[in-house]
Amino acid sequence: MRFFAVAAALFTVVSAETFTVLVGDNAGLTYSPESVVAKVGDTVAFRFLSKNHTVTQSTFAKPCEAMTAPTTGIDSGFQAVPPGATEFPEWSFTLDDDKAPIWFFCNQAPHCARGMVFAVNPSAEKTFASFKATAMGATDPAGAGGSSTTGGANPTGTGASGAAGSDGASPPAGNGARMVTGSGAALLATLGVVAGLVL
Ligand SMILES: *[C@@H]1O[C@H](CO)[C@@H](O)[C@H](O)[C@H]1NC(C)=O
Ligand SMILES: [Cu+2]
Repeated sequence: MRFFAVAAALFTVVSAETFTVLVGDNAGLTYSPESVVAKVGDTVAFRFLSKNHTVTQSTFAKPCEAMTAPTTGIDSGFQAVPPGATEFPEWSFTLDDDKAPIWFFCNQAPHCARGMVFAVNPSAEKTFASFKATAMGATDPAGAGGSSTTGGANPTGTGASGAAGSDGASPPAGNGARMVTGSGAALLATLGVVAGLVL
């Protein structure tokens, strides 16, 4: 009896999903997929495959600027991948709130203005397409918006309204009121609580 209760609790927790997002696949300025629909407890895991990108939380209104209010957003920091690498950095977070969309961009100028943005749970009112269009309307002094860029550190064009881009020190990861960085931590915590209740 007890065994089954525990097993059921475990199943509930384990049914949380992990979404894997490829960053810079085929050397592109892309997240694949560009958005995910996730629920509380799910993990979004990013795998950095090329160049030198970030996953940095922003806001719907200002896609290419790191979020500073009401809380500092989460941020993978720069994840540089040397050419020919066979191991790839990963960074993930676990969703704490699935009631509102969560917006992200790459903080390597001018990637955001070239459309390198990502969202969790975009809504009917705040669509991913609209978010991306705003990002691409952000000032890109390099112009053109061709799809190919030479690699990482290219400080042309600080992003939209001159904010994103060159504030080298990204805020420490974590502390997003709505999210927990470090995959697993929240899940394990939940598991502990559930198991405690059942036992
Ligand atoms: C990655 O990009 C950042 C920002 O442009 C730069 O400061 C850092 O040196 C780059 N890292 C590597 C290894 O190129
Ligand atoms: Cu990038």
